[in-house]
Formats: sequence, C-alpha cells, structure tokens
Amino acid sequence: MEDKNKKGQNLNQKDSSSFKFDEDAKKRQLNDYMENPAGQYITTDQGVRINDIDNSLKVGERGPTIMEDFIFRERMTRFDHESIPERIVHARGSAAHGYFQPYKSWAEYTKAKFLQDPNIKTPVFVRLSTVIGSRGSADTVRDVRGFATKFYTEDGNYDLVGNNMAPFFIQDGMKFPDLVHALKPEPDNEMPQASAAHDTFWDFASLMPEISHMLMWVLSDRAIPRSFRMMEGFGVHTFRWINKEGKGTFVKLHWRPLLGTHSLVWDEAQKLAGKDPDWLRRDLWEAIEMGDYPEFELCVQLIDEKDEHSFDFDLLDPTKIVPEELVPLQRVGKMVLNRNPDNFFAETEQVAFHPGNVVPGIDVTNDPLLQARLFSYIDTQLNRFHSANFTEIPINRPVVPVHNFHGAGFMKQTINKGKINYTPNSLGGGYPKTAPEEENGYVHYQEKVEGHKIRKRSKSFQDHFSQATLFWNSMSQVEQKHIVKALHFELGKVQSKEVRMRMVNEILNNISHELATKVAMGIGIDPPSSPAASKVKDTAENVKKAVVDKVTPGKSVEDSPALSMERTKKTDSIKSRKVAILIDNGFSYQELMAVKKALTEKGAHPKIVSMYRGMVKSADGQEVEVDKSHITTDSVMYDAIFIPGGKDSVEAMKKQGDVLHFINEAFKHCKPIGALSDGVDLLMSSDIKGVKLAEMGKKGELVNEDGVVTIRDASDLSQFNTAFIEAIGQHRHWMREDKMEVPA
Ligand code: HDE
Repeated sequence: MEDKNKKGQNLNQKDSSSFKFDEDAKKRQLNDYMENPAGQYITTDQGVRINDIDNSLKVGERGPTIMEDFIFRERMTRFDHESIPERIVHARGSAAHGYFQPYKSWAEYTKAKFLQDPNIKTPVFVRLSTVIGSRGSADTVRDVRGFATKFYTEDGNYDLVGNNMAPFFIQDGMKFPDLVHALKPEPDNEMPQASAAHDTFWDFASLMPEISHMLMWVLSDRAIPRSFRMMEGFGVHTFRWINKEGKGTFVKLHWRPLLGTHSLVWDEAQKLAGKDPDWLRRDLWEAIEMGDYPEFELCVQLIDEKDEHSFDFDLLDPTKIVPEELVPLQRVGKMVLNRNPDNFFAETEQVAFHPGNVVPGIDVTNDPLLQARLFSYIDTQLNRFHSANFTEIPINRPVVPVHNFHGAGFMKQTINKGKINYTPNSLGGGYPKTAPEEENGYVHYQEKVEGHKIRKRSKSFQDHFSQATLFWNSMSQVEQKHIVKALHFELGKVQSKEVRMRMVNEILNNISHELATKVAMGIGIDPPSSPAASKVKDTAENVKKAVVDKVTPGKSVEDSPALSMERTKKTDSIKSRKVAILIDNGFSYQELMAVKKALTEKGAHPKIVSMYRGMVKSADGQEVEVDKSHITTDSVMYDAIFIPGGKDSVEAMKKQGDVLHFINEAFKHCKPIGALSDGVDLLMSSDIKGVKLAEMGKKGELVNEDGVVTIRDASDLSQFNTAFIEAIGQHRHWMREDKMEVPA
C-alpha cells in the first residue's frame, strides 16, 4: 500500500534512479511529445482519421455550411487560438539547443553540479532577442539584444537571463514600466516600431541621469550586432556563488563569442531591416544547419565578499560594470549551440525564463533591479500562458523528475496518481519530503540584513556619469564617431527642441564636453560653452543640479580597452563569413575556383551572385550555378566581395547598375573587396575613390589598401588569397570612413 502511494506521487512518472544525465537528456525528454507524420493519416485532435480536408460540410454543393461540421469547427477553433500574447519586451527572438561544458571544476566557489565536472555536458536552450520591437519587427534595429540561457542541470533548471550589454538603463525595477513605456511606440499613434528614435524616449532619458552609462552602450555599435553568434552576453547584475562550505563569492557573468564581437554599420542595418528583416534569425538558423555551431565561453569575474566596498561604485548598482582591468575574467566553460528547434512556437515562443530559476550554489543579491525581476517574470508568464502549468510544457520542464503537490489549473499536463496531495502526510509514508542541504536541498545564502523600511536609493548609487565617461573615453576614434552619428540620428528625430537641449546640456555634457559639442552641431542646438560643473547628480531628485561628493571612493580605471570592440579584436577567423563572388558569362573559371577553394578551406561561404539565377558560362566554357540573382540579394548580406577576371564577364557587369551599386555599397560599408586581373577594371568603373588599385600592365604587383586587395597577374594566387583572407578577418576597414564618401 505504502509503495503504491509513493509511486503515485512521482509527477513525472520517472524513476530518478534510472535517470541518465547527458547532453541528449532534453532531446529524449522532448521526443516523447513529438509526432512523426511519416506514413500516417491525418486525424482530428481526438485521433479520428479525416477523410476530406478541403471541403466543409454543406447542405448540397452550393448550400450553407452546417454547424454540425465538427471537423471544420475544430480546425477553425485551433487556428483562431494559435497565438498567445507576445512578450511585452523581447517579443522577437530566435533560439537554439546546445550544451554547456565546464573547463574544470569550480567547486572552490560554487557547489552547482553543472560546474563541477569537465566531463559533464549540460543541455541548454538559448533564446536571443531584440527588446522593443513586436514579434514581427526587423532584426537589425538599434536595440539591446536579450541573451537568455536555460541550463537543464542535474540540480534542476538554471536560467541566466542576460543581455548583450553589461549595464542596464535604470537602477530600481520600480522605473521599468516607465522605461518601457517611453521606449515603445508612442501610445497615440503607435509609432515608431522598434526604435528609440522618438520624443518620448529621449524626454525620459534626458530626465534620468542614471541612464547615461547604458546610453553609451546602446548608441555604440554593440546595438547593431553582425550576428547573434558574434555578440557578447552579460548577466548584468552581481550574483552570488556559494560553495559546499557555505562561503559566498560575488560573481559577474559574461558570455564571450568565439567568433569575436562584431557589428554592422548603421546604414547597412537599416537597409537589412527592409531587405531581410530576418537577418539575425536566418544567420543563426543557417549557421547551425551548416554545422557552423555558435560557440560562447562563459567567463566570470569573482569578487571576494571582503572586497564588496572596495570599488568607486556599488556592486549592487546594475548601471555599473566591474571593469575587466580591475577584476579579470576567468574562463569557466564553453557553450555550443548545435541544434535548431523543431517547432518555433512550441519551443522558442513558449520557453519561459525567470531569473529566480537558480540551483544550489547560485543565489541572487539585493540589487533592486534584480529583486524586481524576481517578481515580474512569473507574473508575465501567467499573463502569456493563462496558467501556472507553463512549467510543464516540454521546453520548460527540467530533465530531472519533479515531485510536488502543485495542483490543477488550465492545461495541466501531468496525471498525478494516488490520493496524497498534501504535506505533512503519513499515508504516503511522508513523501515527498524536504531535502537536507547535504542532499542538495536549496538553502538561501544567509545574509544579514538590517534597516528601516524606506523608499530610498543608496547614496552609493549616485554617481551616474563616471562610467559613461569611462565608456566614451575607452572607445577607438571610429567607435566614438559612430556614437556621435547615432546621436545625430536619434536626437535628430526628436521634435522637441527642449528635449534635445536637455540631452546635450544635462546628460551628454556631463559625460564628455567633446561629445556634447559634436552632438549639438548635428541636431540644431548651441553647443554648451563649458564642461559641466559636476559629474555627479542626485538621481532621486532628477535634474536638480545637486552637487554631491563621490560617496564610495575606491578602485576605478581611467581607460578600459575591454569595452572597445575595435581595441580588443579577439579573432581574425573568417569562419562562416559570407563572400559574394560577382560574375557574368565569360568569367575566369580558374581564378574563381582558386579563390573559392581558399575561402572554403578557411571556413567561409563563397556565393555566386549574378544577374539571373541558373548557370553562368566561363571564358573556357565551364558552367557554374548562380546562388543568388541581384534581385534577391544585396551587398548588405555579405561580409566581403570578390570579382574574378574574364573580359566578357567584366564588360557585361560594367553596364549593370546592380553590380556597380553592389560594389559601391560594400565599399561604403568598409567591407573587404578583392579583385583579380580584369576584375580590377570593374572596380575602376564604380564610384570607389581614394584607394590605390593594381595598375594595368604592372603584373604580379599585389596592391592592398584599406581592405581593397587587387592584383593584375593571376598566375600565382596564393599571395592574393592570403591578403584577401586577412582583410576579411579584419571584419571592416574603418579608415575608409574618414577618407571618402561614396554615394550608395
Ligand atoms: Fe527582463 N523581462 N526585465 N531584463 N528580460 C522579460 O519576461 C523585466 C531586465 C531579459 O527570451 C519579460 O518572459 C523587469 C534586465 C531577457 O524569453 C518580463 C526588469 C535584463 C528577456 C521582464 C527587467 C533583462 C526578458 C518579458 C527590471 C538583463 C527575454 C517576457 C526590473 C539582465 C527572455 C518574459 C526570453 C524578458 C521584466 C530588466 C533580460 C516582462 C521588470 C536587467 C533576455 O517579465
């Protein structure tokens, strides 16, 4: 009797002792829920085979459809209810499955089981998103990107719900609804979609000095990533790791992409939003399909509790970062994303993250933004799923068994057996019972907390500008220029002159006088006459010009190269980069194939682009298949372009506006361009200016200037290939931006 009851309480009806933990655990668990339609008849939801799915049941061939048609009604009802409310923020996202594996044991700092053994691969599901746009909005808008990871660990699910930017806009969750309202389309006309470039956001920002640091990040190129595979991720808040002995260590979490951190340029991002609104989604999907598995290293900054107050900012303030120059990153392990979801809705749309999903060995801190999130995420899922049973959906289930007495409710999936649904009980043998700490029962970190009940912000949260200034000062010249241009765009769209003035004088001038002056010039505002008197403002009273002393003098840095993508280029790999090869009939087969082979060997993906799809014939009669016609593609969809020789091919392309536009635009976007023999003539027919090209008659001379690699003599291509591949590895050749303007 006792035994029977015991079994009945096992909600997953799985025996934990037979549970085998490995990377495939999630897949096996999901398989139970998947249908394989091969060789099957179509049925109703009740499993009844359908005989006709094209015609509704009518009274005679031309008569009315009748209510009785339960097959039609089932189909229509299911269709009518196919969507659930989209996420209020991060509505547009894409996701992938994979695994995480630590490089070594981290037992010294945390008892989290998935961080103990380098042989254990923990399944993960990662959702990458934009924040502001609605579900159908374009991928390449200027925005923060969400980076949410669900680890299906042996201890239960752990969610690391981060962003691709290290600080956040606000310090206290209380302001989140205002922030999001101001960012979202304006309420009277619902414009603009997926963009902060409108009055209400900048009005709000100009009154919230605490936003300054984050503004620098969202105005930088990090807000327009080249790929989800090429952006960093940050946990933002300070969390706590706890080891077996109960010792806590503050931890900042980072994801580092192994392909390096790279961005688009703004003009390109805007064009992509129209030419391929699915740019980031497609890139992620295709990379996984092709076996170019995205890889990220999890890194940590570990801070001993005794050092909590040793910085010139508060570790609990989410608008601050811990500069890597003060606390270096340690590489924890690697995440590989190797499987696309089988069904977007069931997995990507229904996955439900929650920063409060932590496992023994990981705990939260008192960061007031994080504290607010601990409430919001479950609340938001209830709004989306209309049921607390969202945790039982396959993508949200842990891979370890769940035993509890959580009750019924909409869409309950598990069939609980037996009569025992309460605790304490004796009739069920007292099971399930609580787990002691030694058995990995979750025990909260025992932090001592004392104080008055107040609505106030700590004085240690008051310095809003120092880290914004640090960010600005740490940028390369090109990156600074891009921030100024981004502000010209964003504030240039603001109608209210007052808001523009306040942004320049109250926010930007406190970050950098040079920045404020440069921005003012582009947005019709008089530049501030002198640098701001004080860099520290009292947030609580907004722009009240209160000058207070720095309250937490401690460790800081003047320059943080780690903040700059350009100053810390981590790789020159060209793996998975897309190269357009422009040809027409009469191209040089030998040149095309030699360069294509060299690129492919390095992991890049060369694609043939021509006027029409179909076959194109080389000068010596060989045919190659066109991957994309000009009408279906554009230079913004490639990382580099290559033009092989062949007189007829080049002469034909000289007359094609699409080709000339392709070259001009790639040049304007600072992309590497390679051309061989007659191909160099095509470059001369375009509008590219100010770079030296290989001259006619000078055989064998390789000219490589600002990422434009040309050679006239095609007899030995190894020199060309090496230089061209190196140019692609540099990502963009920014020096062109200063030298010349190309109409494109
Ligand atoms: Fe979120 N956030 N957030 N957020 N957030 C949501 O939860 C919220 C914040 C982040 O791919 C929502 O399931 C509040 C910081 C990501 O499904 C919602 C506050 C960071 C995702 C919510 C924050 C994030 C969300 C909407 C301030 C980076 C997408 C849908 C107190 C560390 C997860 C949902 C996915 C999603 C609330 C601030 C990251 C409304 C109240 C800081 C990556 O609950």
